[in-house]
Amino acid sequence: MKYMLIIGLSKEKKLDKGENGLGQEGTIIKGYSGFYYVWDGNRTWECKLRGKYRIKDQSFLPGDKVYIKVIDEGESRAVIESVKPRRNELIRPPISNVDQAIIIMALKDPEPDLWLLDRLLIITQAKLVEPIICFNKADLITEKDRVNIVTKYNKIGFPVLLISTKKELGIEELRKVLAGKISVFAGPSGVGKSSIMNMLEPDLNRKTGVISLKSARGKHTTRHTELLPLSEGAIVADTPGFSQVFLPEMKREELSDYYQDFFPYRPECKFNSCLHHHEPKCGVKEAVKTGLIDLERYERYIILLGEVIAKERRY
Ligand SMILES: Nc1nc2c(ncn2[C@@H]2O[C@H](COP(=O)(O)OP(=O)(O)O)[C@@H](O)[C@H]2O)c(=O)[nH]1
Ligand SMILES: [Mg+2]
Ligand SMILES: [Zn+2]
Repeated sequence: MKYMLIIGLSKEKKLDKGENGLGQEGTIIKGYSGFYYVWDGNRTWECKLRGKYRIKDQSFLPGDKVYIKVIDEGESRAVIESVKPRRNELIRPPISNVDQAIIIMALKDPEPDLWLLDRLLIITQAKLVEPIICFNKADLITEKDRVNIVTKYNKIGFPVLLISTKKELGIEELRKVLAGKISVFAGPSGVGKSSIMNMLEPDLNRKTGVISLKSARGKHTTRHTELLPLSEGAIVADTPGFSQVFLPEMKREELSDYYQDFFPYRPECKFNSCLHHHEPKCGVKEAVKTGLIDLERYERYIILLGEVIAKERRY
């Protein structure tokens, strides 16, 4: 089997060159001591805010889509003229407009944490961030096991990628997934997040065109989240996200809205508010019985449902 991905690719976003009079479009990749660094798809501009935004300084985040007006082309200086509404906002790392989370699990060393994976699938979707499942260390398991896990997770309805940084496999597919989008990497330590980042762009510093704080100031003082522009319009966060694995607050009936693999069978449930647990005439349970829904994933759902209910009671 090839290291294949199954995914619908979105078109690369076109940059607005300002015909609408709003200025040139870009993305804030970093804020630092009064300046914002805006990536326009080709280069980075050092920007100040226009007067009217100065008071709201704090509210700008890496990821914000802005319109800039060039002040000095040679010096790469510009001002931020306006900002577009955010589609979402993460707290840690503080980034806005995140399109997708690349959830990385190793297939071995460490074994994939399917509990964490299910939680991350819920947490990311709740934030309107599209989850992409990415299994790394494909070199460590057999062909048969690779086919099994990819088939299993494809059935769940999320895009799945197989990668080996060691064998340099699957990286081109990952690049295509990242193109034109803002992505955050997620996953436990040791799964290969740093290795994947390094493989994607060995010469990141040169590409961002932003002077490293380290070299400018001798050592890091405060940690600022930074977005890194890669090729093909891809932008990735320099720090992994979604390290908090608490489920978001929700009503118990909402949990299965995050389970795409349950969707086809829910119309068969007798009750609209079916939790797919103790209810009679449940399409989801029937599908588990006949093997159409993965039994282990369903069992984890039941435990997570208990967690949601326990949390619900506290309010
Ligand atoms: N066999 C194998 N080892 C890998 C692969 N990718 C990363 N590793 C190893 O896994 C360990 C953890 O990698 P690292 O990138 O630091 O993981 P992070 O904690 O998620 O950033 C390192 O020893 C890597 O050399 C891979 O594709 N195959
Ligand atoms: Mg790391
Ligand atoms: Zn049901």
